[in-house]
Amino acid sequence: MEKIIDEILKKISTSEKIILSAHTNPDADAIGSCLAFALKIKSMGKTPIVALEQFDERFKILPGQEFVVHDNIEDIEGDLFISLDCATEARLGKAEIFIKKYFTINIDHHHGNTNFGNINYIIPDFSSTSEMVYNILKKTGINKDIASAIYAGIIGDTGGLRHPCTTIETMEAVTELFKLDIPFSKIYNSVMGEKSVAAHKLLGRAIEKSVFLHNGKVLYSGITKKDIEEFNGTYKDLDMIVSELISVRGVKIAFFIYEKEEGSFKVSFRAKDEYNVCAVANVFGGGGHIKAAGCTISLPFDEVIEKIKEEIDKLF
Ligand SMILES: [Mn+2]
Repeated sequence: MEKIIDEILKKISTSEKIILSAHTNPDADAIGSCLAFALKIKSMGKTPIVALEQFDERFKILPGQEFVVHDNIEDIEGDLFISLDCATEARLGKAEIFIKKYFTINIDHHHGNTNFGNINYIIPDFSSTSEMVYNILKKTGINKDIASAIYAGIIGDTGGLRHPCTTIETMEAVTELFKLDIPFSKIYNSVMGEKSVAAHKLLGRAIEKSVFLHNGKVLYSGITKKDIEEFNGTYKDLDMIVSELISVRGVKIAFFIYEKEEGSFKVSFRAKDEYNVCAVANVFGGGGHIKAAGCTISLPFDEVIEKIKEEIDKLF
């Protein structure tokens, strides 16, 4: 692994204009790892561009906002592309185009990453891409701003240092970040705690519509386009719902369905204990981690639920 890290740093040092991106609908880990890298690249006297179409309000507290571009990202020019926290080419959305145009460094912790880069630094089931970024950047020095972005990513993917993917090394990394006097409470409250009014209303709707199966071990719910429109929300307001479902006592598997495009449903899975929801997502061409996975199914709502139920039945 040390060799790959050296290769990545060498490639960055011989490039000038570096484009960074992550999976669409980026979460704290995707954004934290992009911003941390961008801040480092800037401090090396180079030009970073973070190409992310979507960017939730709660991440605006993080340093490095000045490098983020939301519009016409397909037109951005550079001489190196770094993909962060993204398992496949398609998950990059419009940023997929950079893989064909530029030398690509692919840094990720998802199972089933397709190794689409020229350099691939992949550690499946590592706590977060942001912790991987920490391990890369610590060799060259990390300042308070870089540390803040990395901290946001680590707490995002570990559920605030709570999920089993959290290791002693993760805690040691966070200790080092704390030594740089990062505003950890402020970051935590914004990244982990804050939600929009629409998200609040849609969470209520999802809870109201939720259905238990298998003696309370499975809990699912779904939100339609009509629900989203009723509360003036967007699909980004649905991010926190599946973790609310899995938090119910006795629930071992939770899944949440929403209509992203007409007739196409996005499914998010969460699991506890011995249950593997990545296997379920794989059946439908999706993927992720053992305890957090997702897929997209293009069938009518009721049929999506039936198909998933059939697969989940096999786990009991
Ligand atoms: Mn991640």
